[in-house]
Amino acid sequence: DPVRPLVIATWNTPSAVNAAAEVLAKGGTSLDAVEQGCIVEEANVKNTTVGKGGLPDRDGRVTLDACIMNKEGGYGAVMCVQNITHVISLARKVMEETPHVIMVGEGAEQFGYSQGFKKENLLTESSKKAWEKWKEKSEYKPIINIENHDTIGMLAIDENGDISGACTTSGLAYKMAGRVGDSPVIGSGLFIDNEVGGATATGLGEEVLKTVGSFLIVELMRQGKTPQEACEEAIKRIVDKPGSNYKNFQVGYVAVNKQGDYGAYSIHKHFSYNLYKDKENKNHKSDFYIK
Ligand code: SD4
Repeated sequence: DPVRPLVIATWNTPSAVNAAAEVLAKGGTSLDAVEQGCIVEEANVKNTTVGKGGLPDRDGRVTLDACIMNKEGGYGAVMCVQNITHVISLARKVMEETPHVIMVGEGAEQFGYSQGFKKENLLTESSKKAWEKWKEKSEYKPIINIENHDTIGMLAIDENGDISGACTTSGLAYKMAGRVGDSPVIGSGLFIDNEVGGATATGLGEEVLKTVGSFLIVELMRQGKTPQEACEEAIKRIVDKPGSNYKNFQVGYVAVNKQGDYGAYSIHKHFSYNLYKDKENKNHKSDFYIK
């Protein structure tokens, strides 16, 4: 029998997965579950890679990226949005309330206010301090970092067996102004095909984008690979590129299929994921490439 309901999310995100599981336990949809789950991390100021409290770009601006996909293959995304904490809900509004799928920057922000979203300062004192310290030695260069990732990508299967997904981030710490990563881009940070399964990513977005990682994983599952095999293949595509610099950056994927089989794989160790199934929510270490 297929395993349902089920939630899987990147990193050590027990509270977010709990929030999603609660929605599903009440018979809610996978779409509501992933939105409610991501909201928890967006509000969590201790998570410096998502929402409020996210580390800023190199000019001190917190800019958020998010996207969501539903069981019909619908997609909504916002990119480089300032002053709004719950960009996952804003992405859902783009999907449901506009004829478009992607909105960026000022336009996305204004659309948010028209939908009742609050204007907030997302730069906390501690993120501001971290940025000021970074500036002392940075030479104003974005630095590629293996460890500093906590983006939440979440996939859920509801009681009906329908799959949705969401991904939300403040992107790479101290990125160049205007930089957008994989997280809000369909097929890269997230992909859902309700006939097959879903996948989501974390890590150095540029590398995920160049290999269209999440779409690749879902398509490999469509062709018969397990979620685990598909995640491993997507990481190998990055590692095997001529001249790949993979020793110096992290990428991690999680995936589920329609049966509720799941998988996870990363380049470096220390990637983990939270999994809710059979009424239990636990953090698991992911397998990884560089042993
Ligand atoms: C990005 N993939 O913007 C994101 C960063 C990330 O945890 O995953 N951080 O490239």
